[in-house]
Amino acid sequence: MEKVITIERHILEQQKQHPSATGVLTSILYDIALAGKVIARETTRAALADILGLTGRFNVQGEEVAKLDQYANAAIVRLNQYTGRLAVMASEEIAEIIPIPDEFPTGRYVLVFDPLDGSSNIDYSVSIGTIFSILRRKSPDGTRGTLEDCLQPGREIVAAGYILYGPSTMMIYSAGHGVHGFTLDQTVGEFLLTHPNIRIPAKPKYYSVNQGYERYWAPEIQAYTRELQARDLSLRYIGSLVADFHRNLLSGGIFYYPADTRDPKTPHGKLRLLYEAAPLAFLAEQAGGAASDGTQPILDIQPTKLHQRTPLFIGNRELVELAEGFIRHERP
Ligand code: P6P
Repeated sequence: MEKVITIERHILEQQKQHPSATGVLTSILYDIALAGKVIARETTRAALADILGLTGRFNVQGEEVAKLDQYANAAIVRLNQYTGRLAVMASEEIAEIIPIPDEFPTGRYVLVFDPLDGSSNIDYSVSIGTIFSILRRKSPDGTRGTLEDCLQPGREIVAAGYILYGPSTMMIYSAGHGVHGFTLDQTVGEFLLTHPNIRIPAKPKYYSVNQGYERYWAPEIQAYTRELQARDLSLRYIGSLVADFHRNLLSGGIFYYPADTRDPKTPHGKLRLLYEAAPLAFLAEQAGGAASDGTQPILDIQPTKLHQRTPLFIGNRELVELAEGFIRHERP
């Protein structure tokens, strides 16, 4: 029988490679895996639990908050705030940083997350996902965490990943030593290792962009898209970042959400740096790929605001670099 490796065992084995590791990071990844199981249970029965639909509230992004968004956010906060492992959290759903309540001790790590990305797809049973990023605090141990603890460039990421709620529930993570995928076995309630050491295939299959906005793109992006088509890439775009990223991670391809002139409120594109682009960029680089805002690696960007947005080109390195070339007006 194949060795059955749970996510707990895998993280512990990874941790053994680092004598200095205290096991706290391992425990944080356990906590996130548990939150994923709790959220997965709700996403699979959303319609039945009458949890479907919207709350009538709007989040800091001005987007209507679906009940499942709220549920996922609360699950992650509640399962992490009391452990003494975190100094502070930040969520796509919450305007300001999420301090650790005074009755709980603070720890040395920071958790930044999008509790349920792609949530507009909830009602149509399209795959959605949780995206997370773990950093070390910069502020003094024993004090309440700060905004600056959250505003760190992606190069400072210690671990990152996502949970994909689709036909199967998967957790993909990296702690800086490769990208590893686990599939939730509902019968035992465990994430089991199914995709060790994921590498982006050298030959890309897909390009993923919302071509409905083409008329709002800069001419260089339109030309870049023509070049991708000339290379016989198929278009696959689900409109759910985690699902689009996951497919390209396993099949090879490029996802891009460029700056466009469509919405004056988002001149830099729709996606957020801290808890969407940066964690996925960390994974992409760990899997042999790349991620850029069109001019620089995503992981090099120093955030200045919690919810700042960025253009994103992510996937096969050669296609990311090709995009950067088109943006510099260099043609292949
Ligand atoms: P558009 C979902 O709302 C999301 O933030 C990402 O998951 C997804 O990639 C993107 O927006 C889709 O945006 O403008 O193409 O519908």
